[in-house]
Amino acid sequence: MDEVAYDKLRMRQWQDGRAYGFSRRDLLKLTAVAGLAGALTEAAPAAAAAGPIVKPLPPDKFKVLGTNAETLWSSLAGVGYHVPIDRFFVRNHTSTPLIDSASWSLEVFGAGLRGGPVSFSLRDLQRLPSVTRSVTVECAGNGRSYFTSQQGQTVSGTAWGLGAVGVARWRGVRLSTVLRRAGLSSRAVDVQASGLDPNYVTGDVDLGPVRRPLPVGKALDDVILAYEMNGSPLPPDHGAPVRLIVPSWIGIASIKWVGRIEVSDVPLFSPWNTQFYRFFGPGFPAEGQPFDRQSIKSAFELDPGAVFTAGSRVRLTGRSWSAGGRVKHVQVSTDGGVSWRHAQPVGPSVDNAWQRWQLDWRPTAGAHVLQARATDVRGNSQPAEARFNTLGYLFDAVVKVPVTAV
Ligand SMILES: Nc1nc2c(c(=O)[nH]1)N[C@H]1C(S)=C(S)[C@@H](COP(=O)(O)O)O[C@H]1N2
Ligand SMILES: [Mo]
Repeated sequence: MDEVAYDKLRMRQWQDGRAYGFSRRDLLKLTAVAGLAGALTEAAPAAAAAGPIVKPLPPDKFKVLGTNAETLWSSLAGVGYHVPIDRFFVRNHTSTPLIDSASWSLEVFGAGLRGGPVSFSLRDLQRLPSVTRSVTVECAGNGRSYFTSQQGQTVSGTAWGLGAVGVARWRGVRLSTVLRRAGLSSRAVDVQASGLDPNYVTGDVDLGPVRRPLPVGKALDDVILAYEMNGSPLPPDHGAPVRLIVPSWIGIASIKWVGRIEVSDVPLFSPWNTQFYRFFGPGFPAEGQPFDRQSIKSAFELDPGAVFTAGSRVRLTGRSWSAGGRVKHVQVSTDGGVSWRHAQPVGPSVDNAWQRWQLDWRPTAGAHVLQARATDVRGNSQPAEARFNTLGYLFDAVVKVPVTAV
């Protein structure tokens, strides 16, 4: 079934109360207690001082935002196709747990299996046939701050620039292999992984472990249970010992520190597909409009406010990516959108990953606005304005980057 049809069907199931896991009633109770504004805020709790991220976060590579850290795009200049672990963004609802991989096990359970629960150790997973893929992980809120700075709109959630995205080489076992080994039944409807990080508490309500259901069709298609990142064992901040990698879907689908996977024979719901990760706001249904897929974006490998030497040639570099398919071409404007030139592709354009590009430019002295606009093979292109939604998801508009030459 196509993803949009699936989302619509599930929305009706949820509205009808045919929900299990997190019902519409739960949400109403929650919003009554916490107040709607509180319940809809994805803001990070005040845990920053406790060190929610394990790896070093040097200021030339990261901008720390509460429990999260975004990659500075300037730190990707001159870096190869994959984002090294030392600069890959981290999005933590709470904090990175340190899990002993020797005693860790994955429990697969639920009414969508033919038999009882099945447990896998890390060694068990590593003995199964592996796949290695270059895949983008991107937060649905990436670019959120531009709703405010570029469109003058108020949104809630972590105020990311464009650095809540990265492509890495993930190695692991297909989720389909594990589900079949666990005795997947033809009754299976949804597959939901839960994280072993601390429960997410917001507005004084404990929402439980971070989790989000996948339709069984997607779970059997291209999802990986990854245990390696860029050739190294998965590091703690990125989900060690094992995480999901869900190509083309929003980052929250790629659950880190997976401990349990429920396979259900009825639709499953969690706060992460009901109160978060829906479009709310004017023109959307009161219940919110669900979505699963990431959008299309471009970024220059520099930070806003970069300074160049007037009259000298500079090589502008950047990357573009789309969940709709491979990037076909990228246009760049150095004059605030008056004229556009085709950027030159650098290296491969990979489905579910990105396209690097470059363009030479000789700036005159003064202020300039740089813009990059990608088009994918299905004809999706970046609009001038992103569609407003109160939680600030899927900002896909062309970003205006101020720079100067002196
Ligand atoms: N268990 C768990 N999984 C999680 C999260 C989390 O907080 N806990 N954050 C999600 C979100 S919102 C994103 S965008 C990605 C980020 O992956 P990264 O931190 O490896 O970049 O992980 C997802 N998986
Ligand atoms: Mo995210």
